[in-house]
Amino acid sequence: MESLRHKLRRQIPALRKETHDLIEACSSKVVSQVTVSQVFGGMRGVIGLVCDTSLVEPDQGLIIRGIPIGKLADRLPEEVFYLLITGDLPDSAELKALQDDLRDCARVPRYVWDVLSALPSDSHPMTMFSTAILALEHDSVFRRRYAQGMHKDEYWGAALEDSLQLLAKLPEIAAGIYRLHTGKGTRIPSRPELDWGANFAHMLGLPDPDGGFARLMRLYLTLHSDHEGGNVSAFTCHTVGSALSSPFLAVSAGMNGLAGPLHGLANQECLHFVLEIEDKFGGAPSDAQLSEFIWNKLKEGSVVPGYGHAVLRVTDPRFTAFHAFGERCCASDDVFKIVDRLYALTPGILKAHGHAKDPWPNVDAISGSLLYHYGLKEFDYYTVLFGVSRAMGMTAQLVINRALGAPIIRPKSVTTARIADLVGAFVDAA
Ligand code: NMX
Ligand code: MLT
Repeated sequence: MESLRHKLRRQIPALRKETHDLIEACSSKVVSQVTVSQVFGGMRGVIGLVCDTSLVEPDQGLIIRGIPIGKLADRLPEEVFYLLITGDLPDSAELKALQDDLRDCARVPRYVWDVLSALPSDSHPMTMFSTAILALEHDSVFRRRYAQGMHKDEYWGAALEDSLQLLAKLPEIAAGIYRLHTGKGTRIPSRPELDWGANFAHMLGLPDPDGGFARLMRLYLTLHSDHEGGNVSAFTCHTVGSALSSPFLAVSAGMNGLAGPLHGLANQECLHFVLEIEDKFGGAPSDAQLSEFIWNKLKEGSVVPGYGHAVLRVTDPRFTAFHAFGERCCASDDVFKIVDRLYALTPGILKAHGHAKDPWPNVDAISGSLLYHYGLKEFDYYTVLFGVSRAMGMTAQLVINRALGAPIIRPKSVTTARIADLVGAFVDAA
C-alpha cells in the first residue's frame, strides 16, 4: 500500500515534465483575450490561471478530476480530498492510511483555545475560524523548513505536512467554535474511530438518533470541497501561497474571502432570507405572496441570496444533490418547502428582472435549510462548515502549485487613462 506522500512523490516528476513541455512547446500561443469590460468586470471569463483539481463548466457545474460532483455525492470527504490532490479515488487501504494520518495529527494545541477564548464571544464564527487557522501557523513545518534553506523541489512536501495538520484539526476547531459561540456547553471529545465527517457531526453535539445529521455532514463536506481556482477564496489562497507564505497563512486569507456575503456567507444570508419569509407569512406562503416578496427585494436593490453565479449558467449540481437529500429527509418541513418554492419561482423572476446573467440557484440556496432541519439553527455559523470543507480544495491546490513551482502572482494593473489610451478612447484628464 502506497501512502499519499509516496504517491505524490511518484506522480510529481511526470506532472512537472508535462507542464514544462507544454510551456516549452506553446509558450506564445494565445488562450484568452481581455476586453475592457472584463478588465473592469472582475476578470470574468479571462483564462489566467491553471487549476487541475477541478473545473466548473458553465453548463454542467463542478467536475472533480473528470468526475461530475453529482457522482461523488456518496463518497466520504476524505476520499474526495485524495481525489482532488492525486487525481485518483483511493482504494480502501489508501483511504485508511489517509484517515490514520489525519487521526495522528488531530490534537488541537492548547494555545488555539486560549486565543479563541480571548476573543469576544459574539465575534463572528468566521472571524474565530480564520483566527484559529492563523494561530496554528506557529507550528508550520513549511515556514520552519524554509527558514532552514529547504530546496524548492521539496516545498510541496512541507506544504503537504502543514495541509494534513490543518485538515486534521479543522473539525475539532470548528466544533469547538460552535460550542463556544452558541454557549451550548463545553467541547465534546473527539471519537477518532469515526470518519472525518461523522466525527465532526458528533463533536457539534446535536441530537442525531438515526445518523441523518452525520450523513448530511459528510455530504456537505464533500459537495463544498472545491470549485476550481478562480473563486475568491481559492484565488486568494493561491495568491498568498504564491509568496511562499505557509499554508496556514494562505488558507486563513482564503477563509476571509469566503466570509463575504457574495461568496460563502451567502448561505447564512440565504437562510436569513427564508426565515424572514416564514416569519412574515407565518409559514410557507402562496406562490403569489412569494413572487411579490422577491420582486420587492429586487426593487429595494437587494440580491436574492443563493441565486446567480459568476461561471455557472444552469442549476448548480451541488444544489441538485442537496435537493435530493432534502426530498428524502425533510420534504414536509416549512423551511424546505419555502426553499423549494423559491427554486420554482426565482429563476423566472430573475430572468424577467433582466440583470443576473445566471438566474439559477447555487449551492448556498439550499444547504442551510437542511442544517436547520437537523437543529443547527445558528445560521451565522454556516460559513464555517463551508470553510472546513473548502480547506480541502485550497490545500490540494496549494500543494500542487508548490510542486509545480508556480511563481508569485503578479498581474499588471494600469490606470483608467492608460486603458483609454490602449483602446483609443478619449478620457477627460481633468
Ligand atoms: N439577485 C439579484 N441581482 C443579481 C443576482 C441575484 N441573485 N445575481 C446577480 N445579480 C445582479 C448583479 O448584482 C449585477 O447587478 P448590476 O448590473 O446592477 O451591478 C447583475 O445582476 C449582473 O451580475 P452577474 O454578472 O450576473 O453576476 P456576477 O458574476 O457579478 O456575481 C454573484 C455573481 C454570485 C456574486 C451574484 O450572482 C450574486 O450576488 N448572487 C447572490 C449572492 C450569492 O448567492 N452568492 C453565492 C455564490 C456561491 N458561493 O457559494 O460562493
Ligand atoms: C464556490 O463554491 O466557490 C462558489 O460557487 C463561488 C464561485 O465558484 O465563484
